[in-house]
Amino acid sequence: MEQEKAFYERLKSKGVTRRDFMKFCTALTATMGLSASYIPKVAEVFAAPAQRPPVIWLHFGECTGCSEALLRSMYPWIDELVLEILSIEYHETIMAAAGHQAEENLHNAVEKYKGKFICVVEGSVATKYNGGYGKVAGKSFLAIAKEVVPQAAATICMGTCAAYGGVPAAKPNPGGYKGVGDALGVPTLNIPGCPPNPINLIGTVVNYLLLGKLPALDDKGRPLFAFGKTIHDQCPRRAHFENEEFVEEFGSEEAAKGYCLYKMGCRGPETYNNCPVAKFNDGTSWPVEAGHPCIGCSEPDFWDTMTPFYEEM
Ligand code: FSX
Ligand code: SF4
Ligand code: F3S
Repeated sequence: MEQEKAFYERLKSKGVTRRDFMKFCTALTATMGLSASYIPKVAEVFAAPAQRPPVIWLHFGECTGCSEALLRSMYPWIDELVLEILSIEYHETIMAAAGHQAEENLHNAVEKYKGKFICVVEGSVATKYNGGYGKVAGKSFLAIAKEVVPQAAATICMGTCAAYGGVPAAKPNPGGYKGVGDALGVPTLNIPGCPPNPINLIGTVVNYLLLGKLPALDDKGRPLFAFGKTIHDQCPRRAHFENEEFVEEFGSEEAAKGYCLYKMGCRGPETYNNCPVAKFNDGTSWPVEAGHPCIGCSEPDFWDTMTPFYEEM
């Protein structure tokens, strides 16, 4: 009770009402595919966490858009919630330490939480030339990944790069970049998207804390609650697709009418993600709603298989 009270006080001091928070929990519960009866339990995971799993968060070949999506854009206070449920022991973007001290922190955290921590990875791993195409502090991503990932209780790949290689692995891929699972030959839980939707990471962690297990995955390691359906099957423009009402030019009358973007190169029919439902930035919008075709950013090798963008499939 005391813990909960202190939690709501902390939110209040950030200008977040209990109502805002419950609205977030309602959206999160729906995203996770749970019935509304779970909403109070989901709220409790944040307000009175029974455990806060230690997390080691690594960055390899990427643009850091994944961290940015999580820490800045959604709810302005989402980072606070993430910090309520996770004990972030190492995260290069948000930690104060630098240089040798940072290296030492990573080493100590792996030692201390061996077999217990969740490893979150952003970015892909260069595998050719002994990992020579990507290093931190003179050590290759490959060496760091080999040192840290096998010690984790579970590894979550945040973003298409960590999950499947993403942009760094685009052809001709001279450095031999691969997703973490591929590079190391280990199973990973994948939350793809370039960037991924932070709500899908939070849903995964809350699922683990609430139900004591990771969510069910598809054959590409993606949580089914988020990646079980195509964009096309959830798209509000679908009726226009069926009626063959297409946009053929940006800025046209058809575009203003919100017609289907298939002929502008939309990859929604072959892309599995929950963007139409989860949306981005506090449920503000998502690519197709903003008038842009889906480029398939959460699919493996999208940079090679979905291009040329803006051309009909
Ligand atoms: Fe990749 Fe993430 Fe795209 Fe960027 O960390 S999925 S390039 S949004 O930043 O890894
Ligand atoms: Fe499908 Fe894209 Fe058209 Fe939506 S805009 S109905 S996802 S093709
Ligand atoms: Fe990516 Fe398509 Fe969603 S481009 S953000 S999967 S609508």
